[in-house]
Amino acid sequence: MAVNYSEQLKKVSVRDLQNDVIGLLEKIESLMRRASNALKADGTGKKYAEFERQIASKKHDVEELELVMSIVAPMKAGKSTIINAIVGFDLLPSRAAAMTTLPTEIVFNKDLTEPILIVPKDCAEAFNIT
Ligand SMILES: Nc1nc2c(ncn2[C@@H]2O[C@H](COP(=O)(O)OP(=O)(O)OP(=O)(O)O)[C@@H](O)[C@H]2O)c(=O)[nH]1
Ligand SMILES: [Mg+2]
Repeated sequence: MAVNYSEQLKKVSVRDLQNDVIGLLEKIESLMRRASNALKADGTGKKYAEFERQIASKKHDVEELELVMSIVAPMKAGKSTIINAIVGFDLLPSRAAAMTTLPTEIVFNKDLTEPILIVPKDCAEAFNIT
């Protein structure tokens, strides 16, 4: 029987996904802790203690919904279109001509009411010269 993924996706909430991911990260964290304690004597325990710390840090990111998503594709592949769809409004220009062209970092800031574009100084100088 065919699985209707789009119908399934409509039933998934961000909170449910967040809780699932936190639950999984907690299990991994606990496994890393056990490994680091069990392997303390032979020196490899340190490596697992470091993994445990990294997982705890990622768990914090998921708790705060501070997620990093990379969107990489050739020019005009629809990167901006998909980002706009995720964000829910036309944040990035999306047309048939070259648009975003430079690697762009988008950071969510709950204190802002409208987007701000920050262009690095050397990049702005290059644009001015051009
Ligand atoms: N048919 C079709 N067109 C799409 C789709 N996604 C994007 N487009 C169109 O493709 C064109 C380029 O989309 P953009 O989102 O600007 O692509 P981009 O990868 O951000 O482009 P650059 O930032 O210039 O590299 C636009 O005219 C979009 O409307 C899609 O899924 N189907
Ligand atoms: Mg773009």
